[in-house]
Amino acid sequence: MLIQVINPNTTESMTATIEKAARAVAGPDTVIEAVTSPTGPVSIESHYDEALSVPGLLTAVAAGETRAVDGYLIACFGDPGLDAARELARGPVLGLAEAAMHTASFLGRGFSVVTTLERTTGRTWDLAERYGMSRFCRGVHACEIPVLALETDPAAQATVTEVARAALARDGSDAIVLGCAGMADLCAAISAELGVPVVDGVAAGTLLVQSLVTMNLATGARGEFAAPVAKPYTGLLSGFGPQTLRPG
Ligand code: 2AL
Repeated sequence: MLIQVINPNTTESMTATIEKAARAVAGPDTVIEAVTSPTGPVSIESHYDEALSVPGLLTAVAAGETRAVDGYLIACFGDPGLDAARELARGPVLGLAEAAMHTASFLGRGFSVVTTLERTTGRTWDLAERYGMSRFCRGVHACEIPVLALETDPAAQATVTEVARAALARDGSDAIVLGCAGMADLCAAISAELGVPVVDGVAAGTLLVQSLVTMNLATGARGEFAAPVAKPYTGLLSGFGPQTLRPG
């Protein structure tokens, strides 16, 4: 089975973190290919970043469709381009927040999300609502660590841990959801320190995609998620018509 884990930001070092977390949980017959978006922002932490990450993400999915990719994980907690990717891909596509929140819903009555910047918390609440997870999501808490600083700030792990500890107390939650793909490598240490389940969406999403593919399940493509209709695209996006989109 071939699973593509796409980092929709263009930072290769973050893709390496994501790849390690996905490979650590994938089954022996699963090949994980971690892919960095070929175009777009170096990190995704605003609605603007998110919107402009989608062409690169879709380019990566289009590339995967020319090869026998069985399923995809979009490894960013804003789940950019998820619906569009589902229209392009034959196999299942999951988003990081979607996978992490659903997984956390199995672990207790409520979870708290610990994420990067305050400005991303609205998107997380929107996604919780969209996924029917509002009743489990008790709080969304920012560390005020920008996405790329997770890789360089020596205090990042301690800060995320302390924000998570405070979130558990304030929200009365049973579990923590890590709100950024770049936090994947912190998961085990934070769980050990706090003694609660901590869900990393890279691991959760990789295994959920693997499960769907194992069950031979993919997006239903009879209606809304049918392949997009061929038509001209103009201007900057002239190469992005569904009939012309080529791997970048
Ligand atoms: C993210 C993420 O997972 N990747 C990225 O670039 N931004 N999420 C976030 N909440 O900042």
